[in-house]
Amino acid sequence: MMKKNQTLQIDEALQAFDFGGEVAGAVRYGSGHVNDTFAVYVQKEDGSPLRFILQRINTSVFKNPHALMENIVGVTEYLKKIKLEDSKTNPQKILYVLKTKQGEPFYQDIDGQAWRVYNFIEDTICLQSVEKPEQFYNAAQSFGLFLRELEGYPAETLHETIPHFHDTRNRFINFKEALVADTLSRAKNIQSEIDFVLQRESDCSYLMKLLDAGKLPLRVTHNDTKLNNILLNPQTGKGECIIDLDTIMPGLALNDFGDSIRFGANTAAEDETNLSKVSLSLELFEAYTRGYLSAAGNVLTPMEIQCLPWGAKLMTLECGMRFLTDYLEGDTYFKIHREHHNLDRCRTQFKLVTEIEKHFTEMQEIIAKYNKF
Ligand code: ADP
Ligand code: GN1
Ligand code: MG
Repeated sequence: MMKKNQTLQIDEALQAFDFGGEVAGAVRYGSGHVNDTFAVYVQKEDGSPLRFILQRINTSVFKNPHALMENIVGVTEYLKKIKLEDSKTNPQKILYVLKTKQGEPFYQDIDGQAWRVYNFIEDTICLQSVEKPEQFYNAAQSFGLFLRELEGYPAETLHETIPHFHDTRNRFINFKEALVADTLSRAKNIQSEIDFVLQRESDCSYLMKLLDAGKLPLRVTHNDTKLNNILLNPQTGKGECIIDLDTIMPGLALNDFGDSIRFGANTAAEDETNLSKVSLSLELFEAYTRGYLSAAGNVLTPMEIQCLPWGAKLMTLECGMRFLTDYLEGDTYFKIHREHHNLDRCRTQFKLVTEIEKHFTEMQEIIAKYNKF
């Protein structure tokens, strides 16, 4: 019954768009934790195949899909203009939002669910872990370029799609509230994880205090720079297209750097249960630093460059706290695929925080080595 409902919902959503051919079907796609993603298969009139990405926006996470899509249309159109000025750009790799038949950036069905469509960026790969350091270097260059390209974007026009998204201090407060409420009585079994967070309360404010004091600038940032939010060329490994633009907002460049390290420089998966496999690869940290600074270095201030290791530490700590908060609250935010999945994810993050703390001086030395700015 459930399945039929969903199929009907997808069919209804598909009918709202003109794909330029006949829709052959839609299948679940990708492994994001937040939205529901489907690949749409279309047959054009000349018989050739074409794919699109259909997404049901998670409206309990993104409460205002109008504002969200205004950000995304604004940014994709801006980037398109910049990229087309470069004769080396392959237009097939430029992301765009397919408007509905009514000319809207998304379709809202009668249940209030919001559906959007992107062109499918073909002939690319999406990695869940780094296979070769060069790929990570290339991802870093793309995210660095992204920061540079959006330097001139009018930040004041962007909506805050998730308020206080990377306000780690506020994430700590949310964690404490979830702990006090302890709605599922889970707190009693996770004392060491709770202590881990409580011992780091002051760390949570480190970057926010520098921001408050005007020592770090707000920039237009991506805010979700996981390796699986960039599509790479399968032959050259070069970054082709940055996706998952839901959290583009004014933010700290350090957080974009840090979130990439959190996910990509971990020697294990984000939900690995054998914690002995989880560590920080300094080789991958170095590859990312080299790529990021080569592309964005002269945009960044000396203070930003100096604080890059803090970005890595706090994005990892914050993400672990978010998984733990969701675990305490009954797994309502991140999709889970097994019991205690969010707790497993939290533990990998905290192990990685410990690793980052252990290697902090080496991380600073690597940054100094590539800081030519
Ligand atoms: P979520 O917010 O749930 O992470 P994403 O926008 O990252 O959703 O999409 C989930 C996955 O779908 C991506 O990791 C990628 O594999 C694939 N994907 C998304 N957009 C595109 C696109 N335009 N072209 C090709 N693949 C895409
Ligand atoms: C979510 O949507 P996805 O899977 O790319 C989350 C990120 C977390 C990440 C952890 C909007 O990213 O903030 O860092 O999971 N996105 C949102 O893997 O909350
Ligand atoms: Mg994603």
